Amino acid sequence: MSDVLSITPVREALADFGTVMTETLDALLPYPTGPESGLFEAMRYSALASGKFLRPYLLCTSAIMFDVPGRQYLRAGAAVEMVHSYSLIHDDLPAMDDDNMRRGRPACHKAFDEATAILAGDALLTLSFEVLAGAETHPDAQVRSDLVAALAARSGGAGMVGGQVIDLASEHADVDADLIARLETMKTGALIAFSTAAGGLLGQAGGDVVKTLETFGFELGLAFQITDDLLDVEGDEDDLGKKVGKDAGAGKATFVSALGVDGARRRARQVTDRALSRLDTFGERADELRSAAEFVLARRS
Ligand code: GRG
Repeated sequence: MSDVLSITPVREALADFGTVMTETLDALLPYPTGPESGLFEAMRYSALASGKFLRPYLLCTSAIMFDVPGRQYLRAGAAVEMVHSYSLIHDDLPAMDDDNMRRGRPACHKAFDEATAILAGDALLTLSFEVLAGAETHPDAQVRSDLVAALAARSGGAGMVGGQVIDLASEHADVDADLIARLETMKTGALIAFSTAAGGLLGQAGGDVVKTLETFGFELGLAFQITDDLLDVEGDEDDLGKKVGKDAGAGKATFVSALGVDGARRRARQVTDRALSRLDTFGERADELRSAAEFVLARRS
């Protein structure tokens, strides 16, 4: 493996980036005060927990290709992490995946209560749009509007939420690999596609370039989700900070249930290679994104 594609620098870069993104989120999240302080505490509890910050990392890495100023891409990165945090809070609720642990500590509804967790998710989602729409995110109102529209499209019914609905409906059902690809591309790929495309939007890179970055993100997101399916079978609970073996227990349709472990691993490699081919047009400028793609495939948490 060449230096460029080694995943060690990505792991280190993600750790450094995590510090910067935590500071950015800390400054944007409401400080707990007043009668609603429990809500703000729950928002901070979930959004500032030590996740990998992969989506904002991809967004910022993509924006750097177009010389976007740091304060702009960090705000947009914080916005996508808020949506991701909301999705995890809601996914852990008893009505959905019913998970008690997230990122190695009690899930939001366990640390607080169900009503607070639902509302903290709602407030994180809406805050993300407030941040994107803020003048500090980009001086051009059209760019801000495009970012808001793209995040809404990717996180809503035609994207992440729609994928979650298909996922829930597929439990204990006979589902083929095509439908699994569709649900996983929507559930997980869509927010990653927003992240990679948003760098191009911030950089006013033009429709074709944004589309290419978005396609790369959708495919990378699918590879990420197939890896997630594999980690649920082969992963380590301490590394993952959550229980493993949940998919099979819940009768979930995943690439592992459809293709077996080896088949799922082969499919993850194929999908990653297809995603990487989208970056050819960017030459060396996209080396960090290439390394991030290899990291997604090799990750253990
Ligand atoms: C509830 C609206 C709603 C949507 C839920 C994304 C999603 C849809 C649910 C999350 C369930 C899940 C664990 C999916 C597997 C892929 C995934 C999103 C894993 C968690 O992302 P990481 O590994 O998490 O990037 P960290 O903790 O690093 O941020």
